[in-house]
Amino acid sequence: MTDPDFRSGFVCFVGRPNTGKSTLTNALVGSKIAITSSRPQTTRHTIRGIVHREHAQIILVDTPGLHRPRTLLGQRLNDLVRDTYSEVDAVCVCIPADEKIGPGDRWIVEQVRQVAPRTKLIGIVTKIDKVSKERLAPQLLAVSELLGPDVDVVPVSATSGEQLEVLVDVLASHMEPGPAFYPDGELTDEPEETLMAELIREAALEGLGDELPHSLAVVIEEISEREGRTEKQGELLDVHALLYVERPSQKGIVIGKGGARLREVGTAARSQIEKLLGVKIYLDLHVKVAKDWQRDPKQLGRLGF
Ligand SMILES: Nc1nc2c(ncn2[C@@H]2O[C@H](COP(=O)(O)OP(=O)(O)OP(=O)(O)O)[C@@H](O)[C@H]2O)c(=O)[nH]1
Ligand SMILES: [Mg+2]
Repeated sequence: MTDPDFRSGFVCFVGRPNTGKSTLTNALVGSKIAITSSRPQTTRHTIRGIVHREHAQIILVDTPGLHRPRTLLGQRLNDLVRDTYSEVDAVCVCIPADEKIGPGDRWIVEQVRQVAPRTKLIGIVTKIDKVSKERLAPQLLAVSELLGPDVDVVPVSATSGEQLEVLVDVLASHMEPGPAFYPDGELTDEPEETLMAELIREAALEGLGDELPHSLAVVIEEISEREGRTEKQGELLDVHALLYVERPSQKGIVIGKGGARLREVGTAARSQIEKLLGVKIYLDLHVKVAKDWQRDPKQLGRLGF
């Protein structure tokens, strides 16, 4: 029987880099479908996460953090985010509880209003576990002033889980009545290959300096099923991936002394991928230089941007 009160729709998360959009997406979906890191500009494509509740299905569109672009990659990411504003029922502007509202936030709000003047806005104050109640109150007020008196502002913490269900209810209240878009249990429409490449990139980002994270891109070259496995051994996938950096000097950093760093990345990524896909994998990683790919239209195309 169809539920006449069932609501469904699309919501996108926007905000400056590093404001917790992907962590919040994962927390609401209940599974790690988007990679996260303490480095700004971790997310590089829009990722759909599906939130299933008894009376609603909400499709979250996590987007790359918005900032003034310095490279062609930056420009492409900004365009991508702008395209999603008008395709969703509501845009959630994410602002961390522990950082002052700045010109970057105002610029994002202006962009949203310009591109999608009729799309509903919602304010989300993220990372509330990092501040006291006394510090949170003025931040909620400031976000409310930024977005206007008619806009809902919801404080949440993705890491402690505080207020997550309140946020789901607020999002659902902004959806139109309608049937689910995705079958029960489906958590994302990311292809497995993309999920694998992203988990490898996440593992490789860990512990890198300030500049290298932006220079890193991961491409899955080949996935094949190992032959001759017995039923007891179970399925094994051979996954071959290339890690691209922009300069020869970066190659050594990613590989590490005697290959130690790359081996660590492989081990960490393999365990994440096996957890996500529920199948054993053999992961083969190689590092290559694609000179200044962030600024080169041809290379960007090849890397999927
Ligand atoms: N304490 C705390 N930290 C958080 C919370 N949410 C995210 N973080 C941390 O903030 C950092 C950035 O999180 P991400 O989810 O990658 O941020 P993002 O907005 O997706 O970043 P970009 O993809 O670069 O735009 C990570 O180190 C997270 O662990 C939270 O609720 N509480
Ligand atoms: Mg992100």
